[in-house]
Amino acid sequence: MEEMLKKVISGDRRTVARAITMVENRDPRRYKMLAGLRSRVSHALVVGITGPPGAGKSALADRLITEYRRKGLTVGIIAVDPSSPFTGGALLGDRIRMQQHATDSGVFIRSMGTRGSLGGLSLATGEAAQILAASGKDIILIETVGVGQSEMEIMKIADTTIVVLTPGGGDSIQTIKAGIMEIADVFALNKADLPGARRMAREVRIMVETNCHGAPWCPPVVETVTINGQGVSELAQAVKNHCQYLSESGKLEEKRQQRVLDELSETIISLFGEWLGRQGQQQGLLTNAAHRVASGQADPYGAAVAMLQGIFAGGFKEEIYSFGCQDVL
Ligand SMILES: Nc1nc2c(ncn2[C@@H]2O[C@H](COP(=O)(O)OP(=O)(O)OP(=O)(O)O)[C@@H](O)[C@H]2O)c(=O)[nH]1
Ligand SMILES: [Mg+2]
Repeated sequence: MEEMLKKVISGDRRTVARAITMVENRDPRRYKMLAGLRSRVSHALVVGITGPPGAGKSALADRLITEYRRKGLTVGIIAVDPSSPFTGGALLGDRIRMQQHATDSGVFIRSMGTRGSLGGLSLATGEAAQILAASGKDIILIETVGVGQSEMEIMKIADTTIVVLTPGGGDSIQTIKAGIMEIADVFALNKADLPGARRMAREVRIMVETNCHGAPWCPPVVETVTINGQGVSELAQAVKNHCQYLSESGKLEEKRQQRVLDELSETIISLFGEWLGRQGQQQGLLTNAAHRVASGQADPYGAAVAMLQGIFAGGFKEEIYSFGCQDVL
């Protein structure tokens, strides 16, 4: 483990990849690893990129990588596919699009699926971001398709969230998903080369301004074209401005505190879930309770409470220790 930590911190690509696989598979050894990396993670900026399928998130991420590299910054990118069980390397489309960066040692590209993740995606993705930060990456980009709850999850992990919109083929602003205003720190109106983009940009700006009501941060709307890179440096500048706003207002600290809280409660739930799974396998605890419920001797709520009482009375700690977390807990 010592060796592994050293290699992650030195930015060794294969070890970083292995470390991310470890969090993706929810390997219990990750607790110790993440604890060892913890003091190394604070400097990186985590930027979420979300939006509807096909909006151009990957293409924009690719352009942003180029922009940041030009500034001498190193970049880690995690492409999250909330619907895919496939993992362990770049998705085909992303691989093609970002190929020009594949040989750049200042860039690390990785896809993640949802396999084995208990608390949705946010915990595993947040941990992967920590690993990339510990490996020395300055900017961590997290791309996720804006479906279901994934935007809410990305908002939890990211310091700055870019919401990518596109000219909506006539019905424009009506197609914007509810709740997007609360998520976006910066809007990228991508495919600004397409008809209707101007009008859409105007409408989004009006919507943003109506929602702002003198709020200390009003999300800028940046028009981008990934085909020629138009607007990409403005987008990077908007991210930088937001980061500055976060630091100066104390919001960055607040956000990171909240993240520690989320992380802590999610870790407790996740540890407990793993432990319960083992109990179920080893002692038939769950099966017994299920039998009692099925035969009418107990109701699910009563059985669950009895189980919890039994668990905490019987020493939860020893069981945790037995799968190798004694150095962390
Ligand atoms: N006209 C135009 N097409 C674009 C632009 N940016 C991206 N596209 C095209 O839009 C399509 C989708 O781009 P991606 O970058 O894969 O979009 P994505 O949001 O990552 O897609 P998913 O990850 O599948 O949700 C591709 O065919 C791109 O070539 C743009 O600025 N203008
Ligand atoms: Mg993509």
